[in-house]
Amino acid sequence: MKTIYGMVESGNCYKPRLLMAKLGQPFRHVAVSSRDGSTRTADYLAKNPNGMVPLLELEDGRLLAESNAILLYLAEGSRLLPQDPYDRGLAYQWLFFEQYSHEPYIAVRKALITFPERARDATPERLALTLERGNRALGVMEKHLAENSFFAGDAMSVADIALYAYTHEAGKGGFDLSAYPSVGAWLDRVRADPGHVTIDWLP
Ligand SMILES: N[C@@H](CCC(=O)N[C@@H](CS)C(=O)NCC(=O)O)C(=O)O
Repeated sequence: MKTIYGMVESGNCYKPRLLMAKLGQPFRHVAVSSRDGSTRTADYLAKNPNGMVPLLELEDGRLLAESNAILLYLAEGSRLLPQDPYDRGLAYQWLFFEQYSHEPYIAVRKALITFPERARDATPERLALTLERGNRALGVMEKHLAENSFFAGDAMSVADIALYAYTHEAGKGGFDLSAYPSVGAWLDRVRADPGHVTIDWLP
């Protein structure tokens, strides 16, 4: 059976759990966290020298890090990875967008505000920058979703899973999602897609 190492409250770790739930695939979840030091042990660093979660361990012991790489690997051959080359290119486009233009602001702002150990990093400048850049990312999503139901082609894909993970909790980072009605309608569509589970779900 596959194993996912992760933190329950992390959106990056929610992505592969949500995908596995949708695929109906069993897996083992091992809770590790930077907050209790368990991602800095020698055993964990031997598995992922970058010390981050999520981390996927295959049945034969091979390992795969980076949430969006894990999504692409696990979704192979399923309805959640577009077969059409252009639609697949769009999925890649939005996965890279999520990691470079969305997660560093929307996820980080939530962490700065809600994790006590991050409070000292929550300077006014950092909060202003993450607010501005996060709203810019939400604006890009709003523009796309005003004309499209999903991010890569006409159907739900890994791109929607990746962007859902932190967008649905953007309010906790101080973002006003009511300013983005098409994003709100898309969040409802993602929740309505078969096999949906919430961020606190574990196998
Ligand atoms: N690009 C990575 C980012 C992963 C990431 O930031 N993980 C955080 C939890 S959300 C983490 O492991 N933090 C622990 C640390 O930085 O020590 C991915 O998408 O998997």
